Amino acid sequence: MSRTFEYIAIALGVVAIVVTSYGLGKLSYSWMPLEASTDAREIDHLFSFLVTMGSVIFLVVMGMLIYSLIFNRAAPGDYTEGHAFRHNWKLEVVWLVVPTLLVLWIGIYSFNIYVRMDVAGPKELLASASQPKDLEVAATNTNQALVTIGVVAKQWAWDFHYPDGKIDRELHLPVDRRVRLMLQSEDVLHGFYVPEFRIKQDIIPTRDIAFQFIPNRVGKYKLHDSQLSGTYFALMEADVYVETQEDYQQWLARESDNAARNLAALEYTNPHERVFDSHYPTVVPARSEEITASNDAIAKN
Ligand SMILES: [Cu+2]
Repeated sequence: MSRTFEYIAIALGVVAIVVTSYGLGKLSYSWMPLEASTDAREIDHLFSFLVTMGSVIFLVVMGMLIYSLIFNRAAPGDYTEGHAFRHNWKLEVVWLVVPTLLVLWIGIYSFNIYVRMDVAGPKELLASASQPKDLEVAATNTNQALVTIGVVAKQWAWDFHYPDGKIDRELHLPVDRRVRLMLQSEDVLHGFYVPEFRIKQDIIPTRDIAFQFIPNRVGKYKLHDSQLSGTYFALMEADVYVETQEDYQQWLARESDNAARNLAALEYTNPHERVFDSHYPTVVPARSEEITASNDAIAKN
């Protein structure tokens, strides 16, 4: 094939790669769930940036492969070895410097977002470490701007401790207010994860972990446990309501109808029918305190 055709093909390939990667980066915003916190945009920008970069790398590698197949084919019947070459320092510099710069760029970009998200940052964490660890005390210590809510995770339920002493199984948040969550675990590792907030934070036993964010879209969301915290961790969910200031205050004032029923307890009492039995020995699900308490409550009703 002629040289001119080869160069035109390369030029067209480069243009196609750039345009496709850019398009995929733009498209990637639609792969994410709704954005319901002020941090969500930042995370989606980062995700879009990574998709664009990943697409460029994937398409360049595939493009080179296809290019070689088309333009550097051996003649039919030619089984001789190819030209051996070693030590191409220009090439080596390129494949060391380009990935290094790329990784640094991604690292600095992500770190900046991380710093901006955790506005309180490590300083706040240090300050809270010297404060009383009691949730009630921490909750009443709030200043006006912040809504501080204690989150207690346990096998397999979430308890939310509100500033006025209210304890509930639902997480209610006022819209457009800075919220500070104090995460605690009663037993094992759990994970606080609300996809729409783009927030995922491990909860580590014996440690108080605080972080802040601003929910900015009224609606109902789901809190998931992002860490394997035992048999029923997949059922460790809670409803999250972002509501107007008035609705939030009204809800706070209402008596908590702390429904003790939870999904883990329901699954324990009415296990799903097995599709097939593998006959492998299995661990019998633990009857956690939470399940015992919930079952008692169900029995009482
Ligand atoms: Cu959990």
